[in-house]
Amino acid sequence: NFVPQKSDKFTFGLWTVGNPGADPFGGPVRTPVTPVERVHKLGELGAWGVNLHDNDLVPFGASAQQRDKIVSEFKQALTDSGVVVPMATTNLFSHPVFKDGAFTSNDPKVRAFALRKTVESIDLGAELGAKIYVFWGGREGTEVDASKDAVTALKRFREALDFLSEYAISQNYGMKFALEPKPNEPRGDIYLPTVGAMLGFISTLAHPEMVGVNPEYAHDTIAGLNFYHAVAQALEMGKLFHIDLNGQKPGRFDQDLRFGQEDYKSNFFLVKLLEDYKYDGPKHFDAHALRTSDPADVWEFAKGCMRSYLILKEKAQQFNADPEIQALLQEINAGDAASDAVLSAGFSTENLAALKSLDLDPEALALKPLPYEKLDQLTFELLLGVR
Ligand code: DIG
Ligand code: MN
Ligand code: MN
Ligand code: MN
Repeated sequence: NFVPQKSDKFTFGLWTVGNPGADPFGGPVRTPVTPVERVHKLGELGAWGVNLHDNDLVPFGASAQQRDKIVSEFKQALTDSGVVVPMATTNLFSHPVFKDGAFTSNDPKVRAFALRKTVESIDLGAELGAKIYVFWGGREGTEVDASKDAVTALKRFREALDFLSEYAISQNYGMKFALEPKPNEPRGDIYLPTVGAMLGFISTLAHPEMVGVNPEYAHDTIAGLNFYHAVAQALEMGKLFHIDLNGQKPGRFDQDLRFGQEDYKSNFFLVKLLEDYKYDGPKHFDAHALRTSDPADVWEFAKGCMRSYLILKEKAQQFNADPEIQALLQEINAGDAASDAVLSAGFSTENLAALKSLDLDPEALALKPLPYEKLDQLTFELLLGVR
């Protein structure tokens, strides 16, 4: 089985299966098929949707007529294939004009240009039906901190997001914004580098209710953090509006590998979280095939992303049904009525008195057995398919 269904809500950016395999040390190795062909092929493989930056579809500087022609052909492909566009975003990182940032650039003309480009790109996303708009500030950062006051940079970012929130509201687009953090690359340091930093920033915006996060597995991982914990915090806050799934080896540049390619265990706990808590947003594979891949292998990459998710989803179901694992978890999470009552009742003078009268013996508590070696070995064996 492990055949992707529309109900899985798997999506790919046009740029993912359109990646020509260039890297900072070498040019392209393959010629991607057109955006229209990507839509049809992804639909055949079982993907639910495609996402795009404005310039993935409409070339930078295209005339209004060219734009409209391209968009109408693309809309026809969506109709013909049944593929939808759940998310759109802006390319504020490729053109040299953004070399020192877009929304946080020191040049107000660049900031204005970025703002206008985003307005037009939001219109394109809305026209294609996108209800989630992602902001990844790939150039919003520095190599030279003398060049930009970090406080001012955040104010500029907020200024742009508040303008754009009110723009989307004024157009009744019904959009939600998802901010995507990354700690570095292409800039030496990128502002708002992690999920936690973004969640803190959202609370300072004019319309925080319409702004959440788009965590990417590779990004908090290259920051040395536990991605499962980061996503759990966003989900618990009701701010997990979108997610970028891929693979990554810690301590390396942003590899954007096929989902599940490297760390099966952390990807397992991520999938278990999303499934246990019934995350129902898009599952976006922001990844690309290796530079070594020929065009046919690019589609193996796409199939692998979806199959890996479905395999880990079944492992999560198996974990939740495994009698020995579940018995261990019961034992480890055994409650205590008196303590639970005090802990969940909040503060009151009665509850404070109850807290002070609890019979708590730290020496005895310290001796409680925690069979985590056994639990982790069972998890390992389940993942490796020997249970
Ligand atoms: C980087 O991971 C960014 C870009 O690929 C895009 O702007 C965003 C959308 O998922 N992720
Ligand atoms: Mn990435
Ligand atoms: Mn990427
Ligand atoms: Mn991403």
